[in-house]
Amino acid sequence: MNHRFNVHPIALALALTITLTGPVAQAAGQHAGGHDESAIGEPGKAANVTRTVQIDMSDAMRYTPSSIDARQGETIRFVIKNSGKVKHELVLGTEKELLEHYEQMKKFPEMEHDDPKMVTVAPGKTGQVIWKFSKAGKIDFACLQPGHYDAGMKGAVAVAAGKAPAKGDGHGNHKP
Ligand SMILES: [Cu+2]
Repeated sequence: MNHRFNVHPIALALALTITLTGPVAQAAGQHAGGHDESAIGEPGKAANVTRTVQIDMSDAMRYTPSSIDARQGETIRFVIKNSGKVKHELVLGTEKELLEHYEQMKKFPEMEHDDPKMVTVAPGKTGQVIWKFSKAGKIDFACLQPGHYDAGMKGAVAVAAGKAPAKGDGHGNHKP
């Protein structure tokens, strides 16, 4: 009876290895917490950019503009200028993701990422994010530098449902 539940240590180690391989491999390239990028769209390709939107970031902890309208399917190039004297960033995400990430940033303020949905911009510099808004809805963005989000450094992209006119298609405004 007793030894029915005995597992050989090597067999156990092997089983654990197999169990862990899948999730660990999937987590590569994501932040802790496993952000689902598909909820906010997907990284855009420069060749598919249909519109450029300029955004200014200031030490007043504001984005100008802070609300942007987009159409589902659009690929937008955000040209983001830091006109302040401290580092700022723009991170796209759901509010939940941004808050989670912000908590991490408070613990590790020097944490920097190479992530298509965000850009960190040094004072006086300009950065860019190219994003395809493949999902309709409200997509938030925020500066996750410690203190900045709390101070109101946030904004949103309102993505209207429906097809954006394809690039180079002059008939985009024709509606049935
Ligand atoms: Cu900031």
